[in-house]
Order: sequence, then C-alpha cells, then structure tokens
Amino acid sequence: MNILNTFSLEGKVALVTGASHGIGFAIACGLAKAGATVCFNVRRQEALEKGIADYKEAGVNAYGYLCDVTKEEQVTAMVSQIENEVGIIDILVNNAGIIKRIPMLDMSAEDFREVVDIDLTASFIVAKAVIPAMLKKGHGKIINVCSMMSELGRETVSAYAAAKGGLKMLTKNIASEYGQYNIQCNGIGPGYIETPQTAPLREEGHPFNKFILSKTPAARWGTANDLMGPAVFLASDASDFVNGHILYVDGGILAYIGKQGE
Ligand code: NAP
Ligand code: GCO
Repeated sequence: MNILNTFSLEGKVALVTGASHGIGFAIACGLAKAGATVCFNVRRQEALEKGIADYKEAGVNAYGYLCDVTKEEQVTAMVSQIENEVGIIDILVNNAGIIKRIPMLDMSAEDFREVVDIDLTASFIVAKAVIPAMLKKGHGKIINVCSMMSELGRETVSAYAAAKGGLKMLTKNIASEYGQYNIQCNGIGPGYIETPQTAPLREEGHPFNKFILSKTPAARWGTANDLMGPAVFLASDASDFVNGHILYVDGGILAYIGKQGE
C-alpha cells in the first residue's frame, strides 16, 4: 500500500467556515490540493466575490456561500444547499472566529457574548448541521480551529480564551459522542500566525512582536500555509484513529518557557 494514498482527499467535499482569507483560506487550499472539493462561507457579498476570485487565482475552484455561522437557520440552509449542489460534506473545518482584545473590567457582557457566540457556539451549530449526513454516510471529519488560548491565558483576551478553551472541550465531546460512528473530531491549534487577526500585534514597534519571538522556539511567526499539512492529515484517512486530539501547530510555544533574559 502506498502510505501517501491515505492522505488523499479525492472525492471528498469540505466546508471551511469564514475562509475568504487568512488561516481558513490556506486550509481550504491545502484540502483542495489534496483532492477535496472545497466550499467556504463568508458574511459579506464583497468578501464572497473576492474570495472566489482569490481561490481561482490559487488554482482552486471553490464554492462560496453567504452565511453568518451564528445564525442556525442560515447554517442549515447553507448545508442543505451544499448537499444539493456539491455533495454531502465529508470534512468540516470550523474556522470562522473573531477576537476582542479588551481588559476584562472594560469588556461588556455583550462583547463577551459576541466572541463566545462566534468562536464557540457557532462551531456547535455548524457541527450539528453536518453530522446527520455524516452518520448516514458512515464517516466524517470535523476539525475545530482552536488556539494557544485553548491552553493559556493572557491579558485582554478573556472572552477569546474562554471560547477557545470551550472549543477544545467541544472537540473532545464530539469525538466522544460520535467516534463510534466513524466520525473523528479533532482540533488544530495554530500558534501566532501572520493574518489580519494578528496584524495589530505586528505593527511597527509593538512590543508583542519581540515577546512572541522570545516565546517561540522556531523564532518566527507562523504563516497560514503552515496549517495546510496538519489540516490535510486531520481531514484524511491517515488520521482515522486520531480522535479528540488538539494538534498544536505553534512552532513549539507550548513546550517552551521562553528565551532567557528576554
Ligand atoms: P481572520 O483573518 O480575522 O479571519 C476570520 C474569518 O472568520 C473572516 O473571514 C471572518 O469574516 C470570518 N467570520 C467571523 N465571524 C463570522 C461569522 N459570524 N460568520 C461567518 N464568518 C465569520 O482570522 P484568522 O487569523 O484567519 O483566524 C481564523 C481562525 O483561526 C479563527 O478562529 C482564529 O481565532 C483562529 N486562530 C488564529 C490565530 C492567528 O494567530 N491568526 C491563531 C490561532 C487561532 P469577515 O471577514 O466577515 O469578518
Ligand atoms: C492574541 C492573539 C492570539 C492568536 C491566537 C494564538 O491576541 O493573543 O490574537 O489569540 O490569535 O489565538 O493561538
């Protein structure tokens, strides 16, 4: 047997949420290059049009849908549209997410709820929408995009850390509840990645840049493309006995106390 065949996604349909750019875009491109037919959703028409064009430029014929993942009726409508137009979703990547960097005492409960709604509850909503067809088909892969903040806290990200910590446990629970039906649910935990979400932290002179390099053994920020291979692995037959695992793609941050004297 050619072991590489177990990494092939030929004939599979993947949905990557919030994937018009950034980490979701890179993951979707990686899945496509491994053979999957990829679908993505965005909230805004202009992002949809730009996303489809950007995928085409990357050599990927992606299917794009307008859907706010916090709205259950929009999600169920999108999933049934994909099932009719493209096929049953074999691979779900819950990527859509936001962050609000606000000191806890200054953060409103509304702000907190919005982050949890998108970063945690929406992953429940989308997973709930795709699992029934996966059960009928007899297999499925769910990948939740977690974070360093699934394991660590830091100032100003209370809502995000609570949501991503919850997402880690939702991942383990989906794995526990549906593993017997050949559905594997795992998390992918990016470290600090160069995307629009972290752009404020990488502005000229921002102390965070030096700080994160001192905490990263790889001594560099990650790129969205660093997530491609790990995502293909978790989406493929090669990971059929991996379940409830959070695969951290962080250059070693979680293993490292930090550079001495920094
Ligand atoms: P990003 O550039 O901010 O992209 C996030 C995407 O999610 C955007 O396309 C956004 O759409 C979409 N989105 C947000 N709320 C949505 C909703 N309600 N419905 C549909 N789509 C929605 O972020 P990123 O850095 O690529 O991050 C992607 C994921 O990785 C997030 O879950 C993030 O928490 C996680 N992550 C990022 C890093 C990092 O260092 N960058 C590290 C670990 C984990 P709009 O354009 O409409 O806002
Ligand atoms: C922050 C960053 C992080 C990254 C990522 C790390 O403000 O600390 O935005 O939260 O986005 O989640 O894994």
